[in-house]
Amino acid sequence: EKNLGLLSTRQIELARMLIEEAQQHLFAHWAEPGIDDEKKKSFFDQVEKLDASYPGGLRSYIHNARQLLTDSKAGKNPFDGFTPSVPAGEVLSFGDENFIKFEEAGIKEACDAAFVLVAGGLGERLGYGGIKLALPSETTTGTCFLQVYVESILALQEASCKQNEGNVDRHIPLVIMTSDDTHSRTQELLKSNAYFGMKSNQVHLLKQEKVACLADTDANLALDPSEKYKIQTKPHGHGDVHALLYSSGLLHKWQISGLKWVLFFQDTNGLLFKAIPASLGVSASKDFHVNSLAVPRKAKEAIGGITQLTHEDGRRMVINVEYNQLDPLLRATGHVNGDVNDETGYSPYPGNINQLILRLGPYIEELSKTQGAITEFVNPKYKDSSKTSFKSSTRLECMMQDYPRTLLPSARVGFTVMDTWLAYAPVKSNPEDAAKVPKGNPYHSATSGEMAIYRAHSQILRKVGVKIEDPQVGIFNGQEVEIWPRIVWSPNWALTFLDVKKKLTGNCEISQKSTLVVKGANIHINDLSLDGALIVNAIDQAEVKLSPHVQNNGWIFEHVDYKDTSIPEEIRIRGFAIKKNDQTILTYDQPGKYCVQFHSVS
Ligand code: GDU
Repeated sequence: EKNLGLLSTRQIELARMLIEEAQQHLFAHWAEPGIDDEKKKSFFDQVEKLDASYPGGLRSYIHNARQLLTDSKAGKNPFDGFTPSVPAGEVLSFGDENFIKFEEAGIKEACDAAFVLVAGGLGERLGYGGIKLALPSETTTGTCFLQVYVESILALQEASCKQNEGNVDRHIPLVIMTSDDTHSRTQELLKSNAYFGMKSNQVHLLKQEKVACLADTDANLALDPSEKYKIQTKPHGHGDVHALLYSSGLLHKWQISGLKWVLFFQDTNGLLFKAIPASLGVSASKDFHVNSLAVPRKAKEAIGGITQLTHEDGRRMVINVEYNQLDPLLRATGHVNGDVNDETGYSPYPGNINQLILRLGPYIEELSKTQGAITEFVNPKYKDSSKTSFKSSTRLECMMQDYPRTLLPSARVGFTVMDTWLAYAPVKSNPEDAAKVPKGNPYHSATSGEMAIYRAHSQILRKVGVKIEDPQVGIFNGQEVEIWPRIVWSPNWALTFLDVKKKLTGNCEISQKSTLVVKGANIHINDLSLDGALIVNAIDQAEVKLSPHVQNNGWIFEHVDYKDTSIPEEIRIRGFAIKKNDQTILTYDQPGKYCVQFHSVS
């Protein structure tokens, strides 16, 4: 009471609320007025911030925490009363008639979309010092994840506007959710690279705040161990993106300007945009309000499983069940072996890759009811079986893919399964953990993420008829991977199967040791024969027709050890560095028409 004079009216209200909610321990140690006054004020600045950044305020947070901690102590399962079963979704196969039809429909829709990238995570499992968006997706070109994403969105914008004449001025918005851990470095990455070609007002950064930690099962808020005038905080999870979008006012702006779709995606999947046109096409053709992208999933793989849950009372939903919950849920509902692979070699529950496509209208309607609050969970690590105290403080968490949980049964919720090689290669695990992954299961490492990009491009070219030599097997940082030719192209060269088919024609062959980089919107290659390294760069105003026969010593992989700190971290976490022995480089930086047929043998 004696310290109230230091506070604003709003802060006094919050102090009273904390006392009503039995949080007086937060002030028990406070000194007499005149001592530590600045710290006391900053304590309440923090309380105000915590209150403002949680839907319903800090009081709601405490109530929700109390309920979830009581349920957790009682061992209550969030899926009580629900029976899991395998849901039916749209299964696509790259390059077939259906796939091509959906890609075309998706390109048409893309200019009515906004993209939302959740990138507030620090990537503790990867253990990389920088932000993950700045990590090279592959080291042949060194293009970082954020650049791949931005260039893909710009290429979609260009292709879609062309298909929808009259819409040429549409700039597809990109929202990036950051956190205190990633915000300034994300801003810096964008600014120092001129937004990778986007207009600066096309990109919006929304920073998520952390939430208060909980010290015990009574939901007493935890003080920071190193600062007694501060509440300890931890990340609340990627589910925050919905509340942030809602409060930013962007959704209404988008609706007014005629947008129809919001696409959510994550920080390190170099393949994702290969799957976007077709999956957006599925959303549009099936009129889905929610469409989750999925891939075949190995049992117990660390990605959530898309599951149909049917309640005893008749409710039914198709939802992601997180990987640590799927196995126990199956065991508790009569599947004695839990989550196991079936005769296809995969779990029958498709893997959620957390790429969500939401129809904007119904999304806004739902958020107007919930303010973007997402079903939360708590995951306390108890000291012992009495479940009275925790090993360390905990907090409530939420996941963006839990958005459909509160939807009415009438909502059109579906999912689309794509080939893994085409759609999903995240970079999440450090070399040590990746090396321990059982053989046959994905590593999700920087090594496998890069190799997957080469494999995807090689497979796509095989599908359009290019002869690609079989891959070799290599072991880097203890992980066995397939090494395909290092083929990389810019998104504006080709976005869809038909783009590739149109731009690479005739009899083409590429040897395993080759590197092929194609950057530019108007490069046509016919009768390519490549055994070495060929790099083609052209500005959009250069129309280039090539028939190259190239043979040289090319670029090779040299082993490096992830423990060798003399090598930059973004390289050594892959276990290899590229040595450039020899290459043919073709650059067209002046507008014009070029028709070039050449043999280059060295
Ligand atoms: N993220 C935030 N804020 C947070 C936590 C994470 O923005 O507070 C972002 C990360 O930057 C990243 C994304 O959310 O872009 C996902 O984070 P993780 O990669 O740590 O996610 P997980 O591997 O734990 O799991 C998520 C889903 C799974 C599965 C998997 C697929 O929860 O169901 O889909 O991604 O990659």
